[in-house]
Amino acid sequence: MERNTMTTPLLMFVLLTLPCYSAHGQVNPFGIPVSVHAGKFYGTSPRDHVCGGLNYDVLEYTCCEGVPHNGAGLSCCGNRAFNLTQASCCEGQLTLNVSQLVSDCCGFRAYDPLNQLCCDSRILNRTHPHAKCCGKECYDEDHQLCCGNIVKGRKVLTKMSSHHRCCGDHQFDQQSHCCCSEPLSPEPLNASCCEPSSSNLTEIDASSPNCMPGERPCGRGACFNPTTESCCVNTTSLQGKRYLRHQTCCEGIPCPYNVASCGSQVYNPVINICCAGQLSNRVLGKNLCCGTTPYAVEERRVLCCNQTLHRGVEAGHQCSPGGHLYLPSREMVCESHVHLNNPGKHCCGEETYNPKDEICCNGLKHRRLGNMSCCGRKGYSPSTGQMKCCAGTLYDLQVQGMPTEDAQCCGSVLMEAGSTCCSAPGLDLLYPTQSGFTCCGHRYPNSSLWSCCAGVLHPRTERNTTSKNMIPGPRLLPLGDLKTEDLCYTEVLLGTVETVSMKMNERSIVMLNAMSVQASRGNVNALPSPLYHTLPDHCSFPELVPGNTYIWVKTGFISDLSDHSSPLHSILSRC
Ligand SMILES: *[C@@H]1O[C@H](CO)[C@@H](O)[C@H](O)[C@H]1NC(C)=O
Ligand SMILES: *[C@@H]1O[C@H](CO)[C@@H](O)[C@H](O)[C@H]1NC(C)=O
Ligand SMILES: *[C@@H]1O[C@H](CO)[C@@H](O)[C@H](O)[C@H]1NC(C)=O
Ligand SMILES: *[C@@H]1O[C@H](CO)[C@@H](O)[C@H](O)[C@H]1NC(C)=O
Ligand SMILES: *[C@@H]1O[C@H](CO)[C@@H](O)[C@H](O)[C@H]1NC(C)=O
Ligand SMILES: *[C@@H]1O[C@H](CO)[C@@H](O)[C@H](O)[C@H]1NC(C)=O
Ligand SMILES: *[C@@H]1O[C@H](CO)[C@@H](O)[C@H](O)[C@H]1NC(C)=O
Ligand SMILES: *[C@@H]1O[C@H](CO)[C@@H](O)[C@H](O)[C@H]1NC(C)=O
Ligand SMILES: *[C@@H]1O[C@H](CO)[C@@H](O)[C@H](O)[C@H]1NC(C)=O
Ligand SMILES: CC(=O)N[C@H]1CO[C@H](CO)[C@@H](O)[C@@H]1O
Repeated sequence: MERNTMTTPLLMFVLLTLPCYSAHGQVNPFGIPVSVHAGKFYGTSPRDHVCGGLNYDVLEYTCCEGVPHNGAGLSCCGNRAFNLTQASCCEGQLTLNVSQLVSDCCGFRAYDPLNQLCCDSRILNRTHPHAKCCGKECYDEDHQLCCGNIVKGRKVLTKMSSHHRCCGDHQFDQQSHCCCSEPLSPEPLNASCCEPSSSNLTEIDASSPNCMPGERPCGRGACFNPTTESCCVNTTSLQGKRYLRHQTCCEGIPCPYNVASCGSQVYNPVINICCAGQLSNRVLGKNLCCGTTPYAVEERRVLCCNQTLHRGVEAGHQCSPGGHLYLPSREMVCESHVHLNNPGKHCCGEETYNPKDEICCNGLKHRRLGNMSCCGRKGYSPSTGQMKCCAGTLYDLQVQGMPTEDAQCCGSVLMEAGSTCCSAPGLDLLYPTQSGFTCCGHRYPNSSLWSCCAGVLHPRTERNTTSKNMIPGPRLLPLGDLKTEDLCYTEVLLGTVETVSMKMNERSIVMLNAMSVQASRGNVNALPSPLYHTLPDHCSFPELVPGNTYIWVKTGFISDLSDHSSPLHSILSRC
């Protein structure tokens, strides 16, 4: 997704990079591997509702070092707030337009380690996927060596062979020489300094305590066989005793009765009843729990709502889905508020509204004007083309000075000129557009360094001129950005991916509930389910997530409709 029309000023983009790209595998709220540095910036706002000595609303503001900022859940960089999908924080300084999720720090500047290197606090453009730093320079490990030391300075040498290694400022062939110290110099292998140094001591195994093989210690001074015996340990004396068969221990000895456990206590179910971790005396017939209170199903005028037992309840009362006791003939419950019944009214959040002349968007009601739809919590008229809804955030295109047909979304952000949107399932990131760079999932690599297969990066190790450019395959776009002529006037395929597998260079897909749709003609045809579908070039297609529902447009676009409660309705209402 690239936009090149110049309608808004291009702001600063700071070029960035660091040693090596290796920040994989971190668990994070985004579900995909992101930079290890991002972790420190998740939800950093204090939870105590106090910011700089004043109370604040955590649902509206973020507090950074005592300074409140508009917007909830932002990250802090010093006393400034930022969104970690749009900027990075290094040593308290912000770098804009580089997401913290993919960046590393080079001193106080952030950089993208995929395309850049940080050598001795300098950001260099990466010239090779495996490039590393050699002092202030970068070198390519496959073909070069970085010799010398920090004190005397480092230098880059072209490897004479793959067996060459550094020895001081020089290189040597480790098949014929070794590197001797004092002075550092390569010597032939038969030289005395090449002999291996002091031999290695074998560690003496710490032998296990004096239990027989197969036995385990039981408290102090005893052993037991865990497959046939039990061990009870006196909690005061720590003396252990072995008992035959499986036994539950009560205070260091086998329990005298059939025990059950209630929270951390053991109890006799003949005498007690356990409700939500609390013991009560057992009363015949009371065999249900309402929270911590036992009660009987036949008890009169008793109702258990939300684990609270209400007694003396008048006939006709019910529990609302939220756990409130109410009288359906007279009242309605909207979330946690009980309202008097008003014919024709429905709930909107905690309030009631009249769907005839109001619209309820995500719990907020608005006066209905013409054919309105919801965008997040706001209402708007899509048909005027003046507003654009990006994943629940509404933009006024007139205010942005942008023609309707140019408006494209990157997740919840309206894209500006000169930016590129790279998407992985669940994460959309904006990058300043650079020529020779192509999206790979949510990353934006230099295509002469990295190739991309189905959203996975591969270093281009050999200087391979024939495959310099990635063949751009179909792109994942939000449904709202598909062109009407493609979406409505051609036959599109709609279906849920069940499984994906590889077949040579092809990707084969098993789809469920597949349909072919040509909206302009009102044609919707159910296809066999499961449907077997083959994509010609695996690598050029974006990653497809099993369980997600996609629409495939013949002109080469794909859209993930999993967030749409009725994908077919979403398509038809665009046409
Ligand atoms: C950060 O920006 C993204 C869009 O780029 C948005 O979806 C997300 O909600 C924002 N996060 C916060 C905490 O505001
Ligand atoms: C890196 O590449 C960019 C774009 O080609 C260029 O503007 C910049 O000067 C380069 N930086 C360095 C340190 O070479
Ligand atoms: C992209 O990679 C190539 C190949 O190493 C390099 O020559 C070029 O400078 C890089 N471009 C940028 C902007 O870093
Ligand atoms: C090491 O081997 C070379 C050739 O095999 C020989 O000329 C040289 O004398 C040997 N040096 C020592 C110290 O044994
Ligand atoms: C001993 O041997 C182990 C493994 O062979 C090696 O990792 C270790 O460095 C050696 N220790 C010494 C002092 O040579
Ligand atoms: C546990 O040990 C203490 C101290 O030796 C002793 O008084 C107590 O009787 C022991 N309890 C059992 C159940 O044997
Ligand atoms: C239901 O119980 C939970 C836990 O006790 C409580 O937080 C919540 O407010 C209750 N809901 C209602 C509607 O009473
Ligand atoms: C609302 O939508 C209907 C059906 O598409 C259309 O006939 C009608 O003219 C629209 N009304 C307004 C006010 O846009
Ligand atoms: C170079 O790229 C072409 C086309 O992708 C490929 O067939 C070939 O195997 C590559 N050569 C090397 C040495 O990687
Ligand atoms: C090209 C681009 O995306 N530039 C953006 C950099 O960040 C600033 C501030 O967030 C935006 O205003 C620019 O549009």
